[in-house]
Amino acid sequence: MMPGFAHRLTALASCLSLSLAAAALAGPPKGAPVKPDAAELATSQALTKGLKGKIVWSTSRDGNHDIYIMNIDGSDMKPLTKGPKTDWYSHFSPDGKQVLFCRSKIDWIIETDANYPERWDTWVINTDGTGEKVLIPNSSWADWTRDGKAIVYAKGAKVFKCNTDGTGESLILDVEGIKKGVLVEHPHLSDDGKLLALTLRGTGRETGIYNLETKSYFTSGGGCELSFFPGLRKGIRVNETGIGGTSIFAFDIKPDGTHGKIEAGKIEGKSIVFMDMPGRRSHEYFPRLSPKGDYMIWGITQYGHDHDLADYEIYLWKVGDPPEKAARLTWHSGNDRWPDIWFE
Ligand SMILES: [Ca+2]
Ligand SMILES: [Ca+2]
Repeated sequence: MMPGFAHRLTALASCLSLSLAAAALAGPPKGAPVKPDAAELATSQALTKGLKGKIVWSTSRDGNHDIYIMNIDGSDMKPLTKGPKTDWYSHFSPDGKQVLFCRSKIDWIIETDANYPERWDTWVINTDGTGEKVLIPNSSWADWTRDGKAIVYAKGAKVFKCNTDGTGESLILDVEGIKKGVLVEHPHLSDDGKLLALTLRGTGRETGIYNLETKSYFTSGGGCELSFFPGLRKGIRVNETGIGGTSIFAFDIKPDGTHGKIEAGKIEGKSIVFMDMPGRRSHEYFPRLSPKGDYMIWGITQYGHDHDLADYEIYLWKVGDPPEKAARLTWHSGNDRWPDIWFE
């Protein structure tokens, strides 16, 4: 019995890895709508009732990744972008009138290729669907600065800044100065423009903070998707520990960009776990704070990990509430990733 059972398990495992590899080649899952669970829906309605604003995110529900937009309460959901290219990493301008996003040059490009700038362009579109255009060719990981006066983005190992019309490109940092062969993901500038949060990949996998004044680098340890809270010397990032394999950390950052040593989810004995959803759906990624820092929007999946293939759903949480009060905002078995929120 055992050899047969083991054989079937091995066959199943190789089938699974083959089908995952095939999915990565063929494109993201189209999925299907999911009937909302009554209790989850009631929690969502309780949190989002009366909140005025919009949510954008990237979803594969039309068979490729488009940017979708909806009201915070889930009403008026519609595609903001359309077409076979891979659209993702969408961010509202602070006035809520425009959305920056990353678009592939050929139809399907996996997210782990985000650091090859020649495969992507940064686009902008008005939230009413007009004015779609390429803003920064050959770039990825673009986001507005908090004041909305500039855009920060990456090209491989280099982080640049430009004006909101795409002109005036200037180099902020080449992370190869930190370590040869590293690439940069998800660069994020502090509100005062003095610190740059980095997720490094390539020859070095870690997060860290670069002080642009003293030109010194401080490693934050492992994890990814490090960014700053609005207005505060505080960082937020995903860590590869927790229920479901990940959790979200938040911790104070000193003015020089350093922080206390992170050990087992704690700094100086105090927990820095910001969100680790109880229950089976707890593999968290893409944390994004609202402009005032009073809400967090992010994605969680129950199965799998791939940022652009797994069935992530978008959640919203009022900072400080018990995690059980977090609201599920999407109900679709396709991939839903990298959300942003804007309040009126
Ligand atoms: Ca978790
Ligand atoms: Ca989903």
